[in-house]
Amino acid sequence: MLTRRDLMVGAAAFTGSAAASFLSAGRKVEAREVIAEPIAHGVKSIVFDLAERPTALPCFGGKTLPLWTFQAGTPVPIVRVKLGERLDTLFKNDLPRAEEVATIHWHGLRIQNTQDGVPYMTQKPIPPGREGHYSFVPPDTGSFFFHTHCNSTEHFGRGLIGLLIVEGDEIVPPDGEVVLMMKDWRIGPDGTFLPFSTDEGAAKGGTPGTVRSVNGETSPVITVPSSANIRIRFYNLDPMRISEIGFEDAQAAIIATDGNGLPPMTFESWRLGTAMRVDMLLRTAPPGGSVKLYDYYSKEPFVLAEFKSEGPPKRNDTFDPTPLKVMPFAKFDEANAQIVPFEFSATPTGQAVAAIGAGPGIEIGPLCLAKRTFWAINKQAWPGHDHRDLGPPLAVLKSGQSYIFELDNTTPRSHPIHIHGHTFEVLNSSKRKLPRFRCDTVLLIPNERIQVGLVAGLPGKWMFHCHILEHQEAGMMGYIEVV
Ligand SMILES: [Cu+2]
Repeated sequence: MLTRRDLMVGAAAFTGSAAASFLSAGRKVEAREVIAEPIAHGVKSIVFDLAERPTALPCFGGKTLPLWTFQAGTPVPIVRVKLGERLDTLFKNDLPRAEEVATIHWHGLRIQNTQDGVPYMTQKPIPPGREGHYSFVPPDTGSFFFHTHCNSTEHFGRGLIGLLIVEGDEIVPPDGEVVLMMKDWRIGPDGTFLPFSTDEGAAKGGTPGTVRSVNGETSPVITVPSSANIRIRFYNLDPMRISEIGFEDAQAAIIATDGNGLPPMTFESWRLGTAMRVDMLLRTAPPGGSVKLYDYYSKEPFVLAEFKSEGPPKRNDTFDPTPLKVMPFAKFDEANAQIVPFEFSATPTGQAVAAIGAGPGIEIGPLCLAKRTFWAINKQAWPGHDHRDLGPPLAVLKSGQSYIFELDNTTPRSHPIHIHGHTFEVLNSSKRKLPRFRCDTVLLIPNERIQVGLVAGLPGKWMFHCHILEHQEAGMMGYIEVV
């Protein structure tokens, strides 16, 4: 039996009170082909205290850096709830600047708009010294995360992120689980943080980090049972990096994208922009062997992590990955879907957020206003220079109706496009053969047009933006209204 202690290699820096390690053993056996039903009732309560906490991670080379974290002792917390369980979150904003307002956005969760955590749009932001509260029952299983939604480039850069795992999707439990969180850090030669954003980076692909990490280590070696089926939840939570991950000489399958189960796909490689996740099932090496996970999108293939097998073999059967349970969701009706075009472009044309005073408007505080815009959606740049009121939504959708979003990237950069409170079904690409899969963040490669299906969900104003955080803050952001 795999114990947590057996699996702690590479994860020690991230363990803490509210959250578990990056690794835990699988459990539960159920029948095949089951629609997931809530497996738990009750409430899980989490208390966060957002604050600066000097922290030394293994990848920092012995240096201590002023991270901003959700709680003491846990640089990146992992919150686990079971499907059907309510998550109550109380948080205090103790960030070290008077103007540093905060909210918590729950990335990928199809929850009520009031709980979506977008400052000024879905709630008043919480200033330092004050407390905020969220309460919701996650409707889907999967690998999600949470973060603040203002001054995000710096907040991600300082590590203010956490993972949320909703359990209950496994039909056959794996022999173990590993959570991998990939993120770079911008550290200068003197061992302090470099500026998190630059004009040059914001106008191109984003300002890159200088030190790579997975779970706070560079290329960690993780001990796993031999010849076993291990579930790997992989998160790209870098502010800008695009990666294409793959194993060398190993049997593996993709079992979920952005938390959404799908028929297992043979895993050759998978490209992830920031905020994207993929769940994989890996058959580990026989005793004494190891398997490396690479990022092939780097100049040279880069070892993200190595899985070193220990102990007697767990299995000698053929690798035959079992699908995850499918969450109930409204089926996308392609035949009756209305096409809604979106152009993702550079340089707004001056009509940016033109309708000041049109309708009630939404006030945006100064912290959420970038001083420059380089990017736009449908020629509108958020926040449009110094405009304090927003114009109309990019689109108004009727709850329950099906739409095809035609996402047209007219730039020479990649853009991971994220919608709040919904999932897309990827239909086709003008440049690549893509499988059908569901996601909350879809990567547009340069000059690519992708069609995604969407069933409009709960009413409210839902953000729709690039998740390269400097692109988001430099204009590539807007919102969809569901009525
Ligand atoms: Cu972008």
